[in-house]
Amino acid sequence: MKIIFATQNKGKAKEVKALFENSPFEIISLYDLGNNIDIEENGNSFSENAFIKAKAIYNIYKESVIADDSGLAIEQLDERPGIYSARYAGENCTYEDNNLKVIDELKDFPTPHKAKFISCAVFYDGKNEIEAFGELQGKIINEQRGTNGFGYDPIFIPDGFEQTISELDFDIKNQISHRAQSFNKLKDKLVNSLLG
Ligand code: ITT
Repeated sequence: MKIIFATQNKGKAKEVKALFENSPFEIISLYDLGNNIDIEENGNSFSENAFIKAKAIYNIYKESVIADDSGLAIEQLDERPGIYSARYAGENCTYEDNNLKVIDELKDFPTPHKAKFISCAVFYDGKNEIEAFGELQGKIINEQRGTNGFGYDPIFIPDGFEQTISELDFDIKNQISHRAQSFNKLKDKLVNSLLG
């Protein structure tokens, strides 16, 4: 069964395609479809924003869609940047701008800077609305380390590790991440409700 993944983030697309390998579902990215639509995410929660993306793409293709809304919640910053993670340092900012802003905001707080990544994965096919959540606990460090991954990966050390996610292999991130957990749960729900 074909499912479109409503993301413009190539890092997410690579991770989720790998998570659905050897499943009954073939994941097609917007990149594969040559679609670079920019969907306005004006919801108030990860779940609302994920469904906004899924429904916008469903309305174009009338095919089954999955989407992910995700972000970083830092305890000492009252759970910011949260749903504003992508553009935390302003419109058109880079991942590095966001990382430097977080490092600067945390400079007067004691360590460790506890944080978690959150992902809400959703499915929409015109009638079924299915969602699943995942979280990855860890801490933020005051420098960027490593080159793998994307976003806040260079400043985030998952609990139980000493490396940042950007210093870990792709396969390790894809076993432990918030997105691995949310999409593995979503995949099980899809198998049960669509193919069960
Ligand atoms: P789409 O909306 O097109 O999927 P996006 O990057 O804008 O792509 P979000 O709106 O969900 O995605 O914003 C998520 C932001 O949170 C993302 O841009 C990163 O800054 C951060 N983020 C989410 N998951 C991450 C991860 O696995 N590693 C590092 N940063 C992550």
